[in-house]
Amino acid sequence: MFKFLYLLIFVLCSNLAFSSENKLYFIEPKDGATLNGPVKIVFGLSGMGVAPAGIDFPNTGHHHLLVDLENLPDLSKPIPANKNHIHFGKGQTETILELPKGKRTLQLLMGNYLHIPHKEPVISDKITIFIK
Ligand SMILES: [Cu+2]
Repeated sequence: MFKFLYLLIFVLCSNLAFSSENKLYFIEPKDGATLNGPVKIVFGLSGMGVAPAGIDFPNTGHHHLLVDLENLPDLSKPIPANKNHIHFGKGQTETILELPKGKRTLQLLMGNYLHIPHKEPVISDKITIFIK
């Protein structure tokens, strides 16, 4: 009976994971915006939840901000941690960032509890901003 229950829960969860359309986007700043630093960046997410790094819970992850990256990192490996790949492992959904003057690109990427992108990677559009 318990086996059946586990199976049922598993099937329900995987259905939920597959049927929900996960969407990752910037609430702030707007694409093409010209801003004075420091810049407030607000992450938008629907279809899945945010959990701190290290917490293994279905259909959740934490935010990563990709700054001035031409190509996405290897999506099968943990996301690197450096000034171009910023982790929000406490489960933060916004940040204030000091960025160098000029044209910058920003992109969001969800990572799981091990900082690895999900099987169906959840990635935002890349936006371009200008720092005065
Ligand atoms: Cu991470």
